Amino acid sequence: MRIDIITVSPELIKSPFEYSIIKRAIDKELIEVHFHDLRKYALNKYGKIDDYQFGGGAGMVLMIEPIDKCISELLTQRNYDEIIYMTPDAKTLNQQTSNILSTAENLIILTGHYKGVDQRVRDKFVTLEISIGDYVLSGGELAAAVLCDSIIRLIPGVLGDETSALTDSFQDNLLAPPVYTRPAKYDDMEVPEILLSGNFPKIEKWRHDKAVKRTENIRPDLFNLKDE
Ligand code: 6GU
Repeated sequence: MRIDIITVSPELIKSPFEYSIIKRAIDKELIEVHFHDLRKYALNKYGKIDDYQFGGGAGMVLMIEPIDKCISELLTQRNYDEIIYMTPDAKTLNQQTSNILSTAENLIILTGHYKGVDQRVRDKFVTLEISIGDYVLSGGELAAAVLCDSIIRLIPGVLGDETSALTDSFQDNLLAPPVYTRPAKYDDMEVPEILLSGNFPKIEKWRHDKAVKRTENIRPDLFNLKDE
């Protein structure tokens, strides 16, 4: 997979790609991530990329020309499965969307800033708009990093243990069950005996029951999402 990220602040978004699982995926050449500084596509030598909004109102809007230049250049080089725009006024990211996107060959991710981008960018180029939750961030960069992390860990070969992405919370609309490691007894707190039993069918059932219970308590809404 190749991901092209278009941003006003490349430095803000780069570091999550330099550690841990994502770094290993890049080192193993399972993914390629390219950062494009929108300012390099600016209209003038001062790096102008935004302007006041028509009709008045606080906040600057990213202009269409620099974004058009950047996206058009990428489109001459390859086809993209999706051109994604990160914005709070969009559908919320969920595991199903990440699963689908993890099968893509090429993705462009455009991150907004200030008041966002000129609507015509969305009309002309964007094929998918994603928010990461019902709260406002200062820019789309951190949201793009979240999206990339959730996608990249699903690509075959990225996680060492092939099964572990499948047992994550949300893969079956259930929260994950509790997990324990050594020591088996800490002060007066003991690991549930079943986990030490070696009876794997029973352990699986215990885990499933705990997952259901946790979901009922914390996220009952997830039970209504099954067919979405
Ligand atoms: Cl994608 N961008 C911004 N600026 N804020 C957000 C968001 C995105 N998702 C949730 N809040």
